[in-house]
Amino acid sequence: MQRIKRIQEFISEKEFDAALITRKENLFYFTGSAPVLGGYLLITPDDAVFIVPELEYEEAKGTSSVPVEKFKTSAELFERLRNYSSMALEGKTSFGFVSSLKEKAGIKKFEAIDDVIKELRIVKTPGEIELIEAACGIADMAMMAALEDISEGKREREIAARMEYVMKMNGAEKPAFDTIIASGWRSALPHGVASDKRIERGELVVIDEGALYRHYNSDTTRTIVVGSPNKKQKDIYEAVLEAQKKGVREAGPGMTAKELDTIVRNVIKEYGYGENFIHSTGHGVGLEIHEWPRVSQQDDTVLKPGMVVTIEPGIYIPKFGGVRIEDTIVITKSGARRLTKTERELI
Ligand SMILES: [Mn+2]
Repeated sequence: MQRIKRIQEFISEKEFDAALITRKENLFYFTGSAPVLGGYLLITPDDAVFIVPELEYEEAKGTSSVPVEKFKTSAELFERLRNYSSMALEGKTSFGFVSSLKEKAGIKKFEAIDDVIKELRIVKTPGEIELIEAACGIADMAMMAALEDISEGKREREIAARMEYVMKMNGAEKPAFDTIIASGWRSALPHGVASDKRIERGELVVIDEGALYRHYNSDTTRTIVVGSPNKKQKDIYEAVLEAQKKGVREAGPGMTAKELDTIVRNVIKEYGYGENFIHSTGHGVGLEIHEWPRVSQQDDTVLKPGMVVTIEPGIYIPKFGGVRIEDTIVITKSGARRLTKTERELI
């Protein structure tokens, strides 16, 4: 209820009548309930109610920490929301829905609520960190399975299928995102989702995966060479590994996300591959696979204990291939701790 209280303070300060939360991750964050068809969390300065479609009512009643109401038709829902003239909404609320709030519920004034939600969700509680760590443990098991399974002639998608089987057998709901297995020239694509390409001897293979466990995500990447690596493959691997290790070692409270990005980026630049590191160093991980803070030149968020981010430098050389190494880490009082722990040396 502490979380809902913060929203109530916000709408009181802004002199708004209510806030309406509709995104799934936020519904789960504030109510502990995640109905398949979603719902509408209505928060007023001194009350909160979770309004769900009738067929989700029993499910929501059993899981929600907030009192639950049901509606049969959307007309009924908009009628229920008629008592308010101003409403705070998430920025990603759909345009169609906002139009209906105006036309069918008579709401005149809107305000974005994203900053308050971000301020809450960006620092994870010990309970949330436990769940993310469990999700990371499952991702490590899937990575282990991939490293054992990869061999010449296998298709990328076969490896991904095996990994997803291992995830589910170990308690995951599903992969956090489409598993990336990018071999050979495809490894130069930062988002090379597993294809039917066969893995060949001497190729770099980027394996980027995560598991979703009890609503929380994990994210880790390893790169290997099938057979023995050549000089250039070894060189770029060494640069990425040094940058990644330095990022994990130096991450800690008090520095900004931008400063952390600079530390990692500078190692890649010193090796002469600055132009080939074409994305940010990392991103927050939690109820969403990509959340705040962004470990990039554009994010001045000061890192605090309880923030969970990835450190994932990469070097991509078109047609030649790419290397990326990624761990999910949590910022602690004195530094940072890795939550994904698979061996990082070149295999
Ligand atoms: Mn990532």
